[in-house]
Amino acid sequence: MTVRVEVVERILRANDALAAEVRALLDGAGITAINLIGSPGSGKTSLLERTAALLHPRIRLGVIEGDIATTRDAERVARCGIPAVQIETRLVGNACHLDASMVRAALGRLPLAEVQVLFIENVGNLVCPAAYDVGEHLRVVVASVPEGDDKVYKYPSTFARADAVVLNKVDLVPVTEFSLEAFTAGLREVTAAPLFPISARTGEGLAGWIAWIEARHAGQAGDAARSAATTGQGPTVADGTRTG
Ligand SMILES: Nc1nc2c(ncn2[C@@H]2O[C@H](COP(=O)(O)OP(=O)(O)OP(=O)(O)O)[C@@H](O)[C@H]2O)c(=O)[nH]1
Ligand SMILES: [Mg+2]
Repeated sequence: MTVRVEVVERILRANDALAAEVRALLDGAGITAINLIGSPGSGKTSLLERTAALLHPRIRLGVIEGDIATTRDAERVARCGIPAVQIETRLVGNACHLDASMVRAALGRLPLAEVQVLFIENVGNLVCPAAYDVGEHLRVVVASVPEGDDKVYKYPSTFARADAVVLNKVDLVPVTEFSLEAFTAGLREVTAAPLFPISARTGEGLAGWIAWIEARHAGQAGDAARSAATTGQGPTVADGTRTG
């Protein structure tokens, strides 16, 4: 037992070190990275399609898609005019989550100089992705109405680590037993992070989500500029070339 725990801790420590490298690389390129975590089918890709239509290219988006198999989600996002790369984890041991090494490799396939906000859509799973820092600046959990209003109570640590929570498919509230009050009460037991009840189908509620991304990206860009001024270094892109 002890051996197993030590091995897991070593894996997570190695991942954390790589994640810090990824974050430094993204900071240098002036990119804000947002890790999207949620159950299969909660609407992560649908949210990205809506977000692309409302935000790109005013803020230039890029996407890393994580799935066990297929390039379907990267193709959906690419059809919105967004640079997108797919990680298929069946090619790297069928992992049920993304890790920092996968994201670092995927960054080399993206035109980073054209990206301001990078979304990393994790493998559909409400449990395992929460344990892995992939080098993101912000973490967003995408839950959805058909999953039920008890999800925060049952998976508290995933929600506790979120910087924001999107509750998707609110168009289905009238045909389910879902209670927004019960969901919100559970969420407030573990975090004060903002909650965006939205429908990626109808577009309801998206204005607040878009404003949050814009504000957080502006804050992140300000932090990176201040840090560059302190160190006397301009931002750099993936190959280490200075851009400013
Ligand atoms: N009613 C309703 N359906 C939605 C909404 N958003 C997404 N869907 C549907 O939910 C299903 C799953 O949506 P996706 O966006 O593929 O979900 P995902 O989280 O990316 O799924 P994985 O990548 O497989 O984990 C699709 O059939 C969507 O059309 C919504 O707001 N309302
Ligand atoms: Mg998806």
